[in-house]
Amino acid sequence: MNREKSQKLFAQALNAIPGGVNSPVRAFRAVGGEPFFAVRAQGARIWDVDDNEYLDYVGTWGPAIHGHANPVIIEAIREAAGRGTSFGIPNPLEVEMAQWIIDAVPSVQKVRLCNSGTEAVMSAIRLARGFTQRDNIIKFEGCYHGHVDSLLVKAGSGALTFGNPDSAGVPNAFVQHTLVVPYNDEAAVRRVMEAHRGKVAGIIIEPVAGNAGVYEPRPGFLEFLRQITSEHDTLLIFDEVMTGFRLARGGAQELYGITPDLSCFGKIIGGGLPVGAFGGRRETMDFLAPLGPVYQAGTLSGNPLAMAAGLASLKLLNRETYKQLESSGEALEKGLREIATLAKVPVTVNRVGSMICAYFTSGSVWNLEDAMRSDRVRFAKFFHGLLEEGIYVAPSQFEAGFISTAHGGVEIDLTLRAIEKVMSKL
Ligand code: KE4
Repeated sequence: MNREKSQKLFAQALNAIPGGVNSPVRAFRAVGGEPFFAVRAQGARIWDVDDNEYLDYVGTWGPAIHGHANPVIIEAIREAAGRGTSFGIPNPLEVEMAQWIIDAVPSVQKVRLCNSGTEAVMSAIRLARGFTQRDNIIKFEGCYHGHVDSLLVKAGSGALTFGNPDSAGVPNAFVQHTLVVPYNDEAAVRRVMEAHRGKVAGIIIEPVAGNAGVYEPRPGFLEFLRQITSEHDTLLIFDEVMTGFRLARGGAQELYGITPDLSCFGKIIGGGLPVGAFGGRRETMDFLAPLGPVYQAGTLSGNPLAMAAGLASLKLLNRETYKQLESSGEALEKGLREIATLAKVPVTVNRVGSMICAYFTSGSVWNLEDAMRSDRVRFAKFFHGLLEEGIYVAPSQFEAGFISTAHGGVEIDLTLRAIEKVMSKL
């Protein structure tokens, strides 16, 4: 494919923007090569500045559950924009959005809106600490919760020791209350909770891990977390920025039947515009300013434009949506497995609903250690092979693929034919 214009733009971007991108994963550094520059998108398709067309399985990292430029969402944005984009004073749409989330997610009795998933998680962590008057937070290896200082942390030397910064610019002091344990490891959680009894404010987890590919909780793991956090008066925090409204109308907590104490949302609830949210029981949420002592704020939080886009997106979700996403996901997963088997390429396909990942490894993947065994060189060849066939999947082995309601039978068949062609040459 000719990508001359993208190459010229990337050269300019490199002079003006660090790495030429406004978010690192977009730079294709995990797969090599240079990113294309998108100029328009419609449904399951995206076009670059050289007019190359791609079937898009990144879906702007999750928000595009209805595909791109859904006419209902676009019209809602157009209509709201004509009345002003932000007022900095309450507006009816933010009340409607809050109520919509509360109605969809039973564990949420009150919700605060903000402008990104990172902000939602950062605020939920602060709230958990303020509410419990405890400092320590437990997170899981391989889970990404946005670029929150205290969560940019890798496991300490031992599971019982506090984490070490996983980014420059994060002082040790900022992660000295963060403990990192392996996903799906009940014994490690039990050890850490015992060693820090009475000091753990919250355990935060992606109920389906979507930032190291896709892996899910082993049967009983979430129930275990619910029980041990209740026993210790520690808050169970579900980071549903990616899974919320995607895996079910009530998110992963509906799918797995678990009631967390706090939930974080983003992506889909913004309809493609910047939005985040976090919510929980009244007595916890009322610890937030202006009612309570935990400060949290945002100039554009709840702005009518993002609310209009998010509400339009949420209102398009119904039982049919999830049946369709499941059936498309199933078809893609089945086809992918069959093709890899015939091509004798070791691939483990993990899928939960419309979140999917093809790990280039033969073993099962239940945590980061398993995921890291994947053959990244082979994945990179797979990625670029598909890109040349007009299929854009996440530019990293350690990301989730997203299916939208715009990925119908035609799109899935086209994708599987491209995968067959590429897989045979790996
Ligand atoms: P944002 O601040 O990027 O809106 O949300 C952070 C975040 C929080 N929690 C979860 C579970 C998330 O997946 C994310 C962001 N997801 C990544 C995708 N791997 C966004 C893509 C990017 O960083 O460019």
